[in-house]
Amino acid sequence: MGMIDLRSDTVTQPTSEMRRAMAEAEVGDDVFGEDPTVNRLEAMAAERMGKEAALFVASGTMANLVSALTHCQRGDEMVLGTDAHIFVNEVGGVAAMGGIQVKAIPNDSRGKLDPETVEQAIRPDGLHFPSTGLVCMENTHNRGSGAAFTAQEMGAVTEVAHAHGVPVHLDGARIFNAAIALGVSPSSLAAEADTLNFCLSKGLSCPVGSVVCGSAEFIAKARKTRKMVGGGMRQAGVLAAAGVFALEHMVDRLAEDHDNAKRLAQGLAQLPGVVIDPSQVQTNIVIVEMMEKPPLEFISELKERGVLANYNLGRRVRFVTHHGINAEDIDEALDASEAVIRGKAHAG
Ligand code: TLP
Repeated sequence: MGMIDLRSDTVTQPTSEMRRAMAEAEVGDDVFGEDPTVNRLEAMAAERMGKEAALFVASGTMANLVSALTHCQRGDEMVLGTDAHIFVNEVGGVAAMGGIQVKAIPNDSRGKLDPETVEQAIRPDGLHFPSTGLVCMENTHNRGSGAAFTAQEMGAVTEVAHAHGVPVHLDGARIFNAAIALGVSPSSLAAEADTLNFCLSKGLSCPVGSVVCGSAEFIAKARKTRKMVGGGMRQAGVLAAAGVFALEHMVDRLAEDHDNAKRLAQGLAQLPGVVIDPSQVQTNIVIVEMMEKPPLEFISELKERGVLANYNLGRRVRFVTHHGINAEDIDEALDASEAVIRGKAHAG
């Protein structure tokens, strides 16, 4: 029996049609701008996000890094929430490679930034202060249990940043999940940011890749930054073909992942010592707090029963639904979770 892998939507496998599209992709040297499939993906991405241009990069981490390096000078400050993926999970890359000082401000439990707090974090002009080079948001919010923020919620932050002449970058790794959950177009969310990236290699099931979107001028600069960090790929159309396929065929089905996540959350909420409010589950991420059983113990016993979940710091355990998971898998994962939890109660 295979494992039910709920660690992340990054574990998704390319479908056989996607593999075929990759195998048959027309390619060229993308550093010369001559890969027709990469060019097609970039044009499609820009169009979907309502931006002038786009840039295919290797990963979400590279997308955020290239964006931050393009927006900011060394010594600039970048404002983001303490739970932002860029702050928690990207190895301090913006500091290490860009000399960018991160100013992490408190976000709420769903990862939302308060516009007033953002405004207070923006530095005034002055000899002593770093310049605020960027404000970053994340939608959906990973550590915020996949929360999806509306254009209005994002717009309130963007308005404040722009009033101070500071650009806004959106880590939209899962922007399509946000758009589907809210029933809006991704471009309506992207409109609230100057630049954004989205990931192809998560819920959209591609093996590799993310796309940065923004103005033609920004993307031209970002292309050079990508080259600097070693991200100039050559016949990358083989990878981009998966992205083209995903944008055409894999977006609408994300709704299934959201339904499965809700089903999982509702089941987990019934278990003693497992805290989760299922009404807060909007997309494909379910984070529970383990009030009794130590989370790492829970995860390892769950693994023995064929279910994989991820530790999410503190008392938190994260489950992510995706293309490789169906409703039956969710029921099995719930049975396994119940056995692990009740097992402890018996032992105690
Ligand atoms: N997130 C991964 C892990 O790194 C935690 C996951 O399993 O969720 N932005 C956001 C919001 C992300 O969730 C991730 C990946 C990234 C950026 C980075 O993408 P990759 O992994 O492609 O570098």
